Amino acid sequence: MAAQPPTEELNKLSVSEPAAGAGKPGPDTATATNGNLNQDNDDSDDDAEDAAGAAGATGAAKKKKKRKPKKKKKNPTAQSDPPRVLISQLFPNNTYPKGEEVEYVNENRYRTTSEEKRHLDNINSEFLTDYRHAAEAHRQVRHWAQKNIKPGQKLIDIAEGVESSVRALVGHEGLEEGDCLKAGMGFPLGLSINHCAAHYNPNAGNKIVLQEDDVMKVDIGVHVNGRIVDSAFTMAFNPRYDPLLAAVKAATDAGIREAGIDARVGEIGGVIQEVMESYEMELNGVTYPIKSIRNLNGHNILPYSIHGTKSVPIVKSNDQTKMEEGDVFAIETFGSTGLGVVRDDGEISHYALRGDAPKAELRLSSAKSLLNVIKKNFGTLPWARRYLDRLGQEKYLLGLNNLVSNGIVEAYPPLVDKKGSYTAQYEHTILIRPTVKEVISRGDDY
Ligand code: HZT
Ligand code: MN
Ligand code: MN
Repeated sequence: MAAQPPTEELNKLSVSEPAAGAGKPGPDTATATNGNLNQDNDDSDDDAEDAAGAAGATGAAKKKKKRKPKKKKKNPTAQSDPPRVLISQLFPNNTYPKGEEVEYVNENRYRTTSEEKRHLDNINSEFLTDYRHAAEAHRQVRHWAQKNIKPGQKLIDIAEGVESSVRALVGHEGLEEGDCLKAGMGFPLGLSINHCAAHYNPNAGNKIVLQEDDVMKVDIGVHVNGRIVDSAFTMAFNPRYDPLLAAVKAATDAGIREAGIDARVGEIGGVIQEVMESYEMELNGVTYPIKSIRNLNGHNILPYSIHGTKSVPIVKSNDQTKMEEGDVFAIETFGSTGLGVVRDDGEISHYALRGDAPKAELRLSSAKSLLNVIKKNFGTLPWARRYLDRLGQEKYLLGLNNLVSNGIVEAYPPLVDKKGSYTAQYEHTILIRPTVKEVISRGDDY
């Protein structure tokens, strides 16, 4: 509850329509009558009108003032700014907007109408609901982020703004025991700037301020019951980077188009690379080819596990692995004006308990107790150092490093191309359903 503004404060926040696009509430979801949300928002409307009427009225007119019949409570169509209204209240009856449904092509065309496949599809399954719930939170948080993130802001403030919005919209502040496991951040927010392509999150005390000429990858993971939506976009304030962003957006869309049942991941990588590398960008009179970053990949996603065993390359490869019915993939591509290859560099913020952690006896007591905190709060979900800070953990670095050297916790260092280069990323999560592929995180923005 600490991060939640008190009710009074919440009602003072300005109110905006929910993010549009795939997330537009339909007539039988968010626009349906529901008396239990934002009653005070409605009332304050009435109060404002009443106050205006009273101020303008004098003498006899004031005496005869008749009370308007109480309006029926309006629907909870409004998200607050910053976003703090539960997605489950904006979309009652456990019905969340679908992502973009794309029909299969060629030998899989029959699936969309197949009786058997429709049966398998189980449209009302819990897991689809959880994914759509998480995806709607993702769209609303990023809509706010895209409008509000500006040069001059500290990275740490940007991170706290996005992270508290995610936690508020799915309803778990994550401070009570096991809360983070129900819903919240699916992995640490990525705020990776310029030649840093991925896995940067400001640790406590970070002083970095976003600059006008920066290119920032914003990678947000939202989970509901372990169903992780992994989706990222790139922000730039100088239009000189437009071709870089366009290249990566087109490459990711090409990857999504190529994905499907029996699609071979190596071939998808080839198509992504073709699209990506058809672009170039001019900077200060120099023309740079846009390269696919060859050692970054998309990946499948399992419950409570951000990467499964399948990778989706973003350059041509001989990997014959096929996508299958029921798989969930993060299709992500990265373009660069640099070498097109990344290496580990800089202070680590991202960590996760290893699924295959050895059961060795820990000799360091600080490592032992930290491990218990990690298991209870994050399970196998990745987390950032600041997520330990907010749970009240202190002076844990020795214990943490010990867990990493014992192979119990995996560290994910920032991934950087060469200094002075610029990198961009776009990413969506897609469900390979029996009848269609659903681009669960699609919005009207990307
Ligand atoms: C690892 C740790 C995290 C997964 C991709 C990714 C952000 O590069 C197989 C393919 C969060 C995510 C991940 F804390 N990684 N997507 N979004 N990062 S990855 C990977 O480690 S493993 C790609
Ligand atoms: Mn991601
Ligand atoms: Mn990913």
